[in-house]
Amino acid sequence: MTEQARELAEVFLAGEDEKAMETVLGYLEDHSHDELYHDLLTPAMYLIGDWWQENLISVADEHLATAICDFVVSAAELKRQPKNGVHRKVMVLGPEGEDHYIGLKMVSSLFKDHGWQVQYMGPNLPLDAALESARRWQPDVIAMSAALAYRLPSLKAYSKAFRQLEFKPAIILGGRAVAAADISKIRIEGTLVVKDLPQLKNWLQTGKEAENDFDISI
Ligand code: B12
Repeated sequence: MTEQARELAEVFLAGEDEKAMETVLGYLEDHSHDELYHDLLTPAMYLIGDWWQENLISVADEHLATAICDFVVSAAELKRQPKNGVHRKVMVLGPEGEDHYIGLKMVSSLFKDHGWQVQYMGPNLPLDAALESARRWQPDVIAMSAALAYRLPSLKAYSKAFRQLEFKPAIILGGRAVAAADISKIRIEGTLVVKDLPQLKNWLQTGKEAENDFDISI
């Protein structure tokens, strides 16, 4: 946890959206978007979570901080340089019941940075709707996230259902709960488990995944 992340968490909690924006734009002058997400915004939000858990801040404070974080992630998107298309498509979503979505937005941004076409479907997407949409758009990859351990069985159920589609999309699973999980309990064939944004970036650039995972090919 850097001092800068702690300071940004305090700016979020003070509701200072313009100052948050200035900090983020300043950071982007000499850092990449994925550094912004992984090294600054994620630790700031994890700290907000710790303070919330310790009752040092209220649920209203956490909501305010999350709204400002959401705003700066969207605003940072506007500062991204468009990349040449790689003709790959990814659908990004959270399963039914999952409300956390800031991480999913960052994942969408990283795919876009690498020239992918992205359909960001947000969190809490029922399986039937996700399947119907996937059948229509036929993504190469479906990326899903879970922040809470009790959501992991849903990720596995969704993965199985997606893998039964005729075009067999590759599945990438991530999120706080996934990073902490016993991977053997959640992965099925054709599924890649990714612990964080640097691992995802490595996969996007090299097609190689960390040693702990199955191969997926697209
Ligand atoms: C904001 C927040 C909320 C908001 C979410 C709103 C939103 N717009 O997302 C709201 C208020 C809805 C919420 C609700 C709840 N929350 Co909450 N929440 C948080 C908080 C403070 C921040 C989440 C966040 O944005 N983090 C920042 C993002 C960027 O981090 P991330 O999601 O981990 O994503 C990163 C990586 O994991 C990865 N990644 C994420 N997804 C994917 C996907 C792929 C494919 C890949 C490759 C990578 C990847 O990349 C991201 C960038 O680094 C966290 C604290 C924390 N440690 O995260 C608690 C936290 C996750 N919540 C928690 C809890 C308990 C809950 C509730 C159960 C509370 C309640 N009693 O109602 C509910 C459950 C809601 C639900 N049904 O899902 C706990 C979970 C504790 C536990 N033991 O699991 C935490 C840890 C807080 C805490 N310390 O107690 N929450």
